[in-house]
Amino acid sequence: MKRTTVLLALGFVFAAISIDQTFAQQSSNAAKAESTVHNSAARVNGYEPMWWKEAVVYQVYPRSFQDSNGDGIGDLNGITQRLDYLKKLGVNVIWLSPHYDSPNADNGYDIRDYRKVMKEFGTMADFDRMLAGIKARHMRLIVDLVVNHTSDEHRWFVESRSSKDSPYRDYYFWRDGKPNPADPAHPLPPNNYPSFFSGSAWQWDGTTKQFYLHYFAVKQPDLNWDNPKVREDVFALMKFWLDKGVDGFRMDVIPLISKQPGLPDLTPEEMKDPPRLWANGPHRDEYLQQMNREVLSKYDVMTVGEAIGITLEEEPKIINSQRHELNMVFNFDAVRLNRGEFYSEAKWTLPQLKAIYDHHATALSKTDWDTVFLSNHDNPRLVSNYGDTSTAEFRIRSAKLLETMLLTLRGTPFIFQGDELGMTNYPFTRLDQFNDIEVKNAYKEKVLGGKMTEGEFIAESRRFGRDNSRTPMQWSDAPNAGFTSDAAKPWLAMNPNYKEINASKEGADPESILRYTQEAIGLHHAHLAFVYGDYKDLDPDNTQVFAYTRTLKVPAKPDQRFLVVLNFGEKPLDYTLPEGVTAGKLVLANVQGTPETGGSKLKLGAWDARVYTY
Ligand code: TEU
Ligand code: CA
Repeated sequence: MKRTTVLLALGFVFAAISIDQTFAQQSSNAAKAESTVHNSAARVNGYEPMWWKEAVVYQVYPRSFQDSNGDGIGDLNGITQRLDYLKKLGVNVIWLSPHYDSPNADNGYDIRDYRKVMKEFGTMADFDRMLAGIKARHMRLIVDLVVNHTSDEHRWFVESRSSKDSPYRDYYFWRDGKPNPADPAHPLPPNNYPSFFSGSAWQWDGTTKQFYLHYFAVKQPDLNWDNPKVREDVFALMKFWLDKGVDGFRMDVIPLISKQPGLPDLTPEEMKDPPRLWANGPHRDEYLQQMNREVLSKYDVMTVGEAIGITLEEEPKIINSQRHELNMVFNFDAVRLNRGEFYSEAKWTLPQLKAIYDHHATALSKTDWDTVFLSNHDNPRLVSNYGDTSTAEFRIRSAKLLETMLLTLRGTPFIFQGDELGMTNYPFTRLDQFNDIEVKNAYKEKVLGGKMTEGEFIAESRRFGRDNSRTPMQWSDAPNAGFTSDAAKPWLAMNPNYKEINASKEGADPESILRYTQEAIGLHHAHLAFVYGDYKDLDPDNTQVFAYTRTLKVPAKPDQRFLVVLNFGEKPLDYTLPEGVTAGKLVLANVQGTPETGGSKLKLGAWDARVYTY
């Protein structure tokens, strides 16, 4: 792999002195960057260059990243201690999952006070120090904006539920129940909406004898965005964090903010996929445009919305730059390709996955921008989900293949913490090993409700449960993997494989997934073809090989032409490239000893991933 490193180093030098300089320029001086980007002559392959298009984002789930004070819970000072690790990895932007004051019904996605740091995570001074440390390393920070709902312990909701005449009553959705002839003292929910976390989306409240709406947990009441005061208050809290210097937001379930007028029952057809309807309320774009006008447009920030319920064709409504809403959204087609009902597994094929990425390329235009990711805190571990963990060798190769793919496909790549180490799903065997409210509530509905056996439920939750990605970071082979002190009990169990899979071991091993990911991130940064280049799937029907090109024409410079070849499986094969495509020089490979030049016929080993010029 030495050869690759030399090439990469050359790439970096090239990057520093030539066209590949937008990121550095913009991160050092936002105002200067703006003058560049508003000049249409500076377009690259028709795209307006932006720092967030050129960034590689790393998601930190603070509870599980690094504990600094031995209470078994990750915290902000822990993140600060690990900033050099992230800098060295080469990521530019950190997305921090919620760090706000919360009773933790849903691990911080239930916010009690938007202007306070969660006690377990530290203080505002700790936050400021962490942010300063991020800036000092020329990285950026985006925070999680969870404003479809608050905690039921938020001051607004405490007020709201206290009486029907509270000035905060209209901050949430309160409705009378439907008459219940069988039991008149206990009215039925106002409509048939189900909650994401099982049961009805309505909760009866004895104080005022009405129901309130909660798409998620009972402790996560939905805010009423139709109330202009709610929007004003949300915009104010956004400014609070932006004025501190954060560089943008990941917006939790943001398309759900505009509710259906009158909240009628879902039809049987709509009931098959409630988020489809919920994400397309009549005022969604109006509210996002107001947010953009009054807040976002005044700062040099990036925004990425969690677009549940939105199809790829609908995405431009939210992300097209001419509509002034958000920069990017997460689309879940690829992540959920192998998912059936709830946590059940669906069969998938490589051509289906390729068709999704092709669809991304055709559904979005040059004034839209994409994201690419295959994991986060709500999904299984990358390598357990789409790779092969049956042997150590296949785990390492397939994890590297997946990182290669994420860093060379179209869109801003998002890496979830620990995936750069090839961390795996947890070997859950018992219900009490799970912490997640989604699992606990589903157990009541599905197992206690007689829909499946406990064994079946645990098997499915082991495969897809959200706690898989939430087990603590594996830093070293010390007790508790260096996540917390030796004697502490981590809030969620360490994966027992931490002696094998950990950052300190991998940092010292040039053949590790960590070192490879670092290299692949370096390659992504070295060539704008991986950012703004055209994408072409060379062989869409091939069931084992994913081969595509990223090509960028740069005026007065040689074209940047890259070919990515991924063998998606353990079966070695002789692969003949399609007519007219010849692999040139090897620039990245996940297996040592890969021949330095390609040609038109490639001998691919198990889970081989290669990037060539072509
Ligand atoms: O998730 C929203 C969401 O709908 C999912 O992808 C989610 O994982 C759901 O459980 C699917 O069954 C966001 C957050 O990412 C998630 O952690 C929160 O629990 C949720 O919103 C509520 O804030
Ligand atoms: Ca701690």
